[in-house]
Amino acid sequence: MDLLANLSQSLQDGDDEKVAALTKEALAAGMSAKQILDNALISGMTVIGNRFKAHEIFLPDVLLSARAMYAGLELLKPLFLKDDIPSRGKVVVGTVQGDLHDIGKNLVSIMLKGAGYEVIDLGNDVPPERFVDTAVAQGAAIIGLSALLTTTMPVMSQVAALLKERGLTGRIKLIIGGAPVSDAYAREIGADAYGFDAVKAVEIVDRFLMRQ
Ligand code: B1M
Repeated sequence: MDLLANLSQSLQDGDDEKVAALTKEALAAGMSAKQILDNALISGMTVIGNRFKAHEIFLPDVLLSARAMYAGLELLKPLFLKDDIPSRGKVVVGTVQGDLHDIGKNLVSIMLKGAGYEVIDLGNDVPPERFVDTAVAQGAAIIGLSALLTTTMPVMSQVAALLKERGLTGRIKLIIGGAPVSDAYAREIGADAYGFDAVKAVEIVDRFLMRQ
């Protein structure tokens, strides 16, 4: 088995120590953080999601894999961050109320910080008012929402409605993302954009804040 396949399998096995060791080995072998993330960690987590859906594994297994994912992510994080760039604008991010999935949201956070943005990360299970209140109080031009459950997607439309109610639509841009979310859903709820992945989220923020 090659290194990345081995790493993906270790994540699926929920073996956090092996994930950390193999991530270090992959980096030492000259692989890029993005290559490791896409071709081992995220792909391994996708297999876990499919097996969970098929009732082949159970929630504790998913939790172990999530912990293993973080063991790898922690080692990659410094490689996505740059120390010395001045802030290029503020972005409020979080996972919506009722939703505890934070791996994708944390990736978005890391990539935005790496691109030089000041990220105010509200964590997970965040009520709609908190997103809007924080953006206003902090003078943030963008709110980024993550949702992984079909049952929590409607909270995104509550945030859009709240922005409208307070006359902030367009002044504070709303970006949404997460596995069940789509471009069509973004349009339907009046969000300004849909980010397919963390890289796309950065591109959108760049565009809204008019950076190349
Ligand atoms: Co749960 N879970 N989970 N889970 N979980 C899913 C989402 C599910 C699809 C699994 C399945 O059935 N196949 C399913 C949802 C079904 C549905 O709603 N249609 C599900 C379920 C049902 C549940 C519970 C209800 C299970 C239960 O209790 N019976 C429960 C809900 C808890 C809650 O939130 N209230 C639950 C719990 C959990 C754990 C806690 C065990 C764990 C989360 C741990 C954590 O996050 N700290 C977990 C996990 C790990 C998953 C899967 C397996 C993996 C999610 C993940 O981290 N992927 C997931 C299956 C799947 O998605 N394939 C599943 C890796 C991550 C990098 O991808 O988050 O998609 P993702 O982020 C991507 C993009 O979506 C995008 O960028 C990232 C990549 O660059 N993106 C954005 C995300 N946010 C963005 C925001 C943006 C832009 C892009 O702009 C702002």
